[in-house]
Amino acid sequence: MHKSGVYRSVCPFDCPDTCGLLVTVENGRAVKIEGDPEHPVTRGLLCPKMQHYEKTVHSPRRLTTPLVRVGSKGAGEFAPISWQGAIERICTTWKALIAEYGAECILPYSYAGTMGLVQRNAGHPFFHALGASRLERTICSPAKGAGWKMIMGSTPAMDPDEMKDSDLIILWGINAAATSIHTMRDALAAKQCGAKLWVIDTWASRTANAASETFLLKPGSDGALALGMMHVLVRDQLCNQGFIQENVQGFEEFTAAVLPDCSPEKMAGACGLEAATIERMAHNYAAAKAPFIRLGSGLTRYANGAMTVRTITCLPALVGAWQKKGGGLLSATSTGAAFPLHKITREDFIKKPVRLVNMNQLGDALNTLDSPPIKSLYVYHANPAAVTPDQNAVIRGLMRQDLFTVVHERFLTDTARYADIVLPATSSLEHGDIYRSYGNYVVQRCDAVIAPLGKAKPNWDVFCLLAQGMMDIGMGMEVPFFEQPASALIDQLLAESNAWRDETMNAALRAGEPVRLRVPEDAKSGWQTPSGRIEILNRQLAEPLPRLLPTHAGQDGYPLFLQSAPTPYTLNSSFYEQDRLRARQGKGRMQVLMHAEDAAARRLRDGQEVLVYNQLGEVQCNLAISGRARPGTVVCEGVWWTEFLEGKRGINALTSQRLTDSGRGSTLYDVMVEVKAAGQPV
Ligand SMILES: Nc1nc2c(c(=O)[nH]1)N[C@H]1C(S)=C(S)[C@@H](COP(=O)(O)OP(=O)(O)OC[C@H]3O[C@@H](n4cnc5c(=O)[nH]c(N)nc54)[C@H](O)[C@@H]3O)O[C@H]1N2
Ligand SMILES: Nc1nc2c(c(=O)[nH]1)N[C@H]1C(S)=C(S)[C@@H](COP(=O)(O)OP(=O)(O)OC[C@H]3O[C@@H](n4cnc5c(=O)[nH]c(N)nc54)[C@H](O)[C@@H]3O)O[C@H]1N2
Ligand SMILES: [Mo]
Repeated sequence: MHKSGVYRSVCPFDCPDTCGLLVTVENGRAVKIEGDPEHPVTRGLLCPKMQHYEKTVHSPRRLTTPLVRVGSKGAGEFAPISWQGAIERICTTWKALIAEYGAECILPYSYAGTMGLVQRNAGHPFFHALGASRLERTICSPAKGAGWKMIMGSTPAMDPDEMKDSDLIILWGINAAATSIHTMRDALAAKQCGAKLWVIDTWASRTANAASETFLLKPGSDGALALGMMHVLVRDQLCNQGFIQENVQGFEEFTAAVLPDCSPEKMAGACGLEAATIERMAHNYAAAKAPFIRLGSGLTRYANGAMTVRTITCLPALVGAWQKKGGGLLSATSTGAAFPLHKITREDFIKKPVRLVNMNQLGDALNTLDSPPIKSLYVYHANPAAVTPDQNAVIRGLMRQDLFTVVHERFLTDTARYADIVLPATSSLEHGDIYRSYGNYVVQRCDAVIAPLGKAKPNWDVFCLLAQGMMDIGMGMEVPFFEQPASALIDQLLAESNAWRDETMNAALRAGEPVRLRVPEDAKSGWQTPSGRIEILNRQLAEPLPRLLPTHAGQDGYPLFLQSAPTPYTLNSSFYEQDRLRARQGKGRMQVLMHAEDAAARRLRDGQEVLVYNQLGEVQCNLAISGRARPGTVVCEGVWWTEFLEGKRGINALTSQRLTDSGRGSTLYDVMVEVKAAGQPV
């Protein structure tokens, strides 16, 4: 182990591709990272972030020892402390807080720094046993799953590989050139073989560069486009009646009650396309032999996110796209049933029901929750001070003198700066895990390929130390469980085969090979809904039929939509430690892209310093006048660390804690702002 050589590993980041890696190790250091040519999805291709992952792993910014705060909150001044000292400090503080307020005064906050099944979920058994408040982990795109489920129930997703059999690929609200480069590669390959490639977005992202045609909508208005298209499909008798009669519930109700009011003229006003364009899209969609919609998360982060997904999911049912190979809609693969995750999360450790705190509303939770108030926050593999909506509220909470904050991190992030105790975390090359994907069916297990840097420890090991620490001061914990190494937990996930994995596949997984799960046959037979049909009409819902819903931000009184989308060079707030990756984003500075018309109306110049602001806060950044932005919509890429920003506030100073219509998700893109020259009074 850890000898020089080339080892297999897996990309741990929150990306649908979940690549296989080949890591060259020399003298205990990772010196080169390549895409695994034998991984069925990666096939040798890596994104710009992972091509030099070794620069993240061995970054001079890595935290290598536990730290205790010596300066004021947020000042980032710390002194080293031993692991034993840090664990004792945490456990004795928690013991005292629990005695005074009860264990619910402790809130864990974690999300997706690592997607490995063991390290990602490592805190659940500990906090369940402790009786801490629970975090509702819905920052990403739960509205997407909710919208799909309303129509399709638990029908498994189609295989992304089918894209090659499609003659019309629609990348809808997905910036695949940045967020899923293997989807992009496969879409381009299909285009080269003659498929048309549409991109439906709110601005001309890099994905649009590759499109046969791009359709730019008003943010949050995709439901209107889908309804307008369906109006035309019905009006012009382009629906597949045979398929509908066999497979769909509620077509008549939908066409009678909803679609008459959704003429292309009316929907054009709502979504910002011409009526003639909506008509043409409907005709081309119906004429395609196997239209494939790849639905992203962008359009789900709105007050109407779930309803939008629900509405779009009706399209393939109306034309019978499902019955053709390559036709249908993919929102996310769900392989949750492939592994017995309950063996890690240990819900059975919960002794009595505890309160649930929505992670998008951390700001309010820290500042206003009562009985008990949150007195301690334990953050691991997440950076809430940067990524969570309403940054000003979050930071106000983190500034509270009476909040005891522990952050387990690889870097001194925005969040770690507010910690009382900082614990150093390993990178994925320093610990083992097993990874599954939400964009394909390939899974892979890997071991550590280098030793932990300095005194860094994996998530699981820290929770074992905390469990022992609590035990030592008489706070009972399920100790035998926390005495296992992480590898034993991985073994438990693979102990038995099931409908997704047979023994041959398990053996390959144990050997570290990438393995394609098989979707169980019984799940593939028929529609997995209560009626056994595709439920355009779903009587179990308060709103039995899809319809047009408004967004939140329209009501806020600011004139410009703000899109804050991923960049190819960073991932949420990760990778900002790499100078070379920051340098590749907008001249190394955070930028706001604005259409020339909007800039002229505000007398703003290209390259000028501006303030983007709304009712929640303001962000200073650099203006780029760009034809990529649609009039009325401005775009900021990336979730920058505040240390690189003039005003010390990032994009989430402008986003709100409001939730989606279903799934209690974030509404990160449902935002309106104004922009003015920096230094000018509001
Ligand atoms: N390089 C890189 N890769 C990433 C990430 C990253 O930050 N950087 N993040 C990872 C994570 S956590 C996730 S969840 C995925 C997300 O990946 P995607 O599913 O691609 O989601 P987003 O990039 O959030 O949004 C996709 C596109 O939707 C657009 N959009 C926003 N609102 C609307 C709308 O109302 N209608 C339409 N049609 N389009 C809209 C945005 O402008 C954006 O171009 O990517 C993952 N991969
Ligand atoms: N405005 C705006 N806000 C967004 C988004 C957006 O597009 N726009 N994207 C949203 C989305 S889709 C998501 S999913 C969330 C993601 O939010 P987060 O899950 O918080 O993701 P990151 O910002 O990547 O922060 C992860 C942190 O985990 C640390 N880390 C990595 N591996 C480990 C480990 O093994 N152990 C420990 N202890 N730490 C580790 C990394 O150093 C990093 O600082 O952000 C959301 N916020
Ligand atoms: Mo996400």
